[in-house]
Amino acid sequence: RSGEGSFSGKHDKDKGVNVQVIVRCRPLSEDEVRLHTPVVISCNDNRREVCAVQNIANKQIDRTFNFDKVFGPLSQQKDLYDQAVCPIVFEVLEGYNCTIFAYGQTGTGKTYTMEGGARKKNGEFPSDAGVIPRAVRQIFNILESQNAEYNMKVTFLELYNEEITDLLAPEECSKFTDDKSKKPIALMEDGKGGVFVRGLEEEIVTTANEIYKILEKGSAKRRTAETLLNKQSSRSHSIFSITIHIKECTPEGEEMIKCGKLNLVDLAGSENISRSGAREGRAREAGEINKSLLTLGRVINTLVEHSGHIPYRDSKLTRLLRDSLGGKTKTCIIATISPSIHCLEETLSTLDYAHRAKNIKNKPEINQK
Ligand code: ADP
Ligand code: ZZD
Repeated sequence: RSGEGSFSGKHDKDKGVNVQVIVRCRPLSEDEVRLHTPVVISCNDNRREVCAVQNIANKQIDRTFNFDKVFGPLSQQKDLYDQAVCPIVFEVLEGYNCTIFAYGQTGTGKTYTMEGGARKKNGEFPSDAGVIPRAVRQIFNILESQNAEYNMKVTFLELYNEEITDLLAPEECSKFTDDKSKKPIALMEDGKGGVFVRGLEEEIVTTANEIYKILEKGSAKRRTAETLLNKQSSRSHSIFSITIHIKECTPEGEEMIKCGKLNLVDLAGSENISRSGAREGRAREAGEINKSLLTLGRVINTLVEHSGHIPYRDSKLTRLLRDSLGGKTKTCIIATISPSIHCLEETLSTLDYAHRAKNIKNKPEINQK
């Protein structure tokens, strides 16, 4: 790198890099169309604006929000991927840690965005595949085209009610068989300010198809756990992570290892977690409190307000993703919303939350040995 390049690099690092915040609005569902559900959200993708129309005491009040990117109801999976995710995957392959969160009310498209439509029987790649399968495909395409020497491992976990389930653990270790074979999953401090999940299965993978099979296994396990334990899937978080070590040679012929990690996070539904916490009481009574999601909001608030102690340690989610919130990871939040009038209150809360998160600054660093 030239002197100038490293200078601006240092400069960027000192200031920090903002978390990227993207909003995606889903289309009305067929039912909503049939019921003539009024639309209260308009998106201007080119101007990166979302406008919400609110009627208060018969007065029309528009609220407009600006984001790093906006994907309106007509946007396709490929559009979001090519414009927002593809650059992030390149950064992972350069040795950065990157995290993509999907945040929003249940039913607004978090899972559609992150996972997308189901795998086809004929093995064809689905056109409505989401961020996860597309990222997997792109990573292998790039590594293969570069003839790179690399190794890769993946983990897949679910967090429900502050309990971690390893979605890749072999069946005999699963907690529904018997307690003795229950695999102890615990969050441990790594002594360097980070945490790791002790006992978490790390699968070494060499092809995209292997990862798709792993996703299939993990999804099936998640569904079984939901049924057996009567879980409400909208209240669980899932984290799928890919770690890639790439061997490279410097122009001087020295060997160098770069390591990048991509975390893909599908958060629990954001309903019941209001900005002010005013509905916390009612949600708590209903047993609906989501400690991790609540703590995520508090961590974000403390980070953007610079108001002192950051409560990372108050939940498993924020402990696991601490580095993505004010740390060395590059972070992108995809906030998903519905265009329907019936969701307006939650939509405004999501837009406020997402807009605040734009002010989080991280200090990304390349991992290289
Ligand atoms: P969430 O994970 O936030 O609860 P889902 O991903 O399950 O929401 O989406 C709810 C429904 O809306 C699903 O039937 C999904 O296929 C559909 N959907 C969500 N987003 C889109 C979109 N951008 N385009 C088309 N359909 C969508
Ligand atoms: N959203 C789909 C899963 C569902 O709920 O059935 S799509 C992708 C990411 C994480 C987990 C699953 C998937 C998914 C899939 C479909 C069917 C069986 C297993 C996994 C998928 C979609 C396209 C390519 C690879 C995986």
